[in-house]
Amino acid sequence: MGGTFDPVHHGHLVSASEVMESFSLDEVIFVPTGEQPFKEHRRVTPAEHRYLMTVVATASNPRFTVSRMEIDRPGKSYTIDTLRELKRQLPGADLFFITGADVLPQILTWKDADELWSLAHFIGVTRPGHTLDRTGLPETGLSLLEVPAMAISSTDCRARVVDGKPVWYLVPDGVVQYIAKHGLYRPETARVDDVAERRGRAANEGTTARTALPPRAVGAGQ
Ligand code: DND
Repeated sequence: MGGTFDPVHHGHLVSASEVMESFSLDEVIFVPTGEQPFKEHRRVTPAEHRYLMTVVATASNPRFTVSRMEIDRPGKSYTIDTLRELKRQLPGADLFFITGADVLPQILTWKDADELWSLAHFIGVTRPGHTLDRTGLPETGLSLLEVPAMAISSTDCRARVVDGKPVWYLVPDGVVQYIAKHGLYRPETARVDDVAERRGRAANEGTTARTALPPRAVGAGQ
């Protein structure tokens, strides 16, 4: 199951669990994106935080694992590269790609879309209020599964934190605590992450971080 997971929430986890049960899967590998190709214009939380939240969220399920494959791979995260890599790592395994049903039509625009269907069986989980338009989608290699309606979205979770509203029970308890500990999604502390990321990038590139970097600041209330 690939995702930006910014943050991971119970909609993702219930979907993974339902698909695992219905399709008798041995394991669900959560693959947080490094650079999601379609989210270039939105500021995404640094990959390491999204990865760790996903680890925290899945820790109690022995059949859930989290892969660093996309966040460690330089450049944009394309699903085709991930599926090819998984095929190499797990020869002989039947691969399934779990996605929200509303994302399925977009897959036609993904990199090497024609080949995607031959590498994995795609499972679109239905989200509340969604009806699927199958135009252009293949007849085989694709299944739909209705999961218990969960009107939870990462966008809404982030907005709730910005507004000072709770995200308890929308995301796992450990993720609530992780968000609070690191001050994620609060405008004032989000800047701390940006600065840290930019400092890291400047150091990696061997450049001085002199330019517009403010002194290290810690947001109030951490
Ligand atoms: P999102 O940013 O939509 O993930 O990315 C989904 C996947 O698409 C990632 O693996 C990307 O790398 C891949 N992608 C995107 C664009 C281009 C390409 C690949 C390419 O290769 O060219 P989110 O964290 O927002 O959501 C993760 C999944 O969970 C999604 O499939 C979403 O539809 C689903 N979801 C829910 N399912 C059930 N109930 C809910 C859900 N909320 C999100 N409440």
